[in-house]
Amino acid sequence: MSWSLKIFNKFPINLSSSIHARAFNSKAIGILGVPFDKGAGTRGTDKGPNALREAGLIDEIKHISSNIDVKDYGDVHYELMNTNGRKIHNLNDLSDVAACNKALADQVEKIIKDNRMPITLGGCHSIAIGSISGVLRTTTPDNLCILWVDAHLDLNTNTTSPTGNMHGMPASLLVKELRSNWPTIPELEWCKADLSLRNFCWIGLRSIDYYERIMMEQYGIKYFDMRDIDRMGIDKVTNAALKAINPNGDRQLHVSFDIDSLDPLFANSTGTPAGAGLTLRECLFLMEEVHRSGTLSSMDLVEVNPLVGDVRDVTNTLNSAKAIVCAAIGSNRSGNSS
Ligand SMILES: [Mn+2]
Repeated sequence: MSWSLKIFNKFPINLSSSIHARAFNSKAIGILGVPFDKGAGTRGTDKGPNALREAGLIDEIKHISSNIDVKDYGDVHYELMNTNGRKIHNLNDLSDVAACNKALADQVEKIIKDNRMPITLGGCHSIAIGSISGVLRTTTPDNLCILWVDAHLDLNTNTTSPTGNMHGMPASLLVKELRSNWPTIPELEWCKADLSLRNFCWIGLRSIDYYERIMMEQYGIKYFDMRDIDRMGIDKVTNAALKAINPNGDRQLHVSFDIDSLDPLFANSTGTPAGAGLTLRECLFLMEEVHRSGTLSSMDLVEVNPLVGDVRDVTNTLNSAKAIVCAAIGSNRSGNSS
């Protein structure tokens, strides 16, 4: 079976036409750190934002182009909410995850209202709950599409998760199709995300839990796993993914980028690495194309864990993460002229 036939079977898209560029890309960037690791089973992603700053991320962004205006909003801080204390089954550190994400959503909303594009530095992937919720306060669910670059699907609920770690659940808390699969969670009442799974596409999948696989088939989830990338190449995958969630190029795009989508050769300092992943070159191409689409409006870069691996692992991981963020903002391997 040819790749085009398989993709057309999954969802109808026209691979021959290019993405329509739309002037959404902002030259004004807002960086926000979320030093939070309680959604993960491994400690240390709370050290991610400062490790990226100390590795020179802000200066590297400034050097992309003289037109870029970057402001560092510092880190998100939160206080635990006063709740009724009702325990919810299999949600580890729910109170912290809920409170941190509530504070994060407020900050992301503020950055957008300052006319800047928020780039949220995790932190574990549970912070996508607050990041995307903040974006949704400034646009409609129909107008937002999500590219989820990850080795994992992150679509578990508390009843399907093998671990109870909430960094494996953010996508499922954001979509209306799975709402009835969740119990009422008072601490997440503020999270009114009403996205449709139709507006999501995953890239880089290779570690999928049993119930997640069932949901993928049940809901016809759009994805390009490592097999698709092997077969089609990153160019066709990127364009097909962007077309699938933004066929007319008139939606704004949020990229939720988990550094564990990369092969451990390029990003070993992360809590749940998975072998045989994306190369750094594939990720740079992907993010250069995201930039070229002109639709990027917000982004997360998560799961960088400087406590995992040796000095060389940490350096490689930080370098990969910086290069991915810079490519999303317009850094181009063919050179920049302004
Ligand atoms: Mn993830």
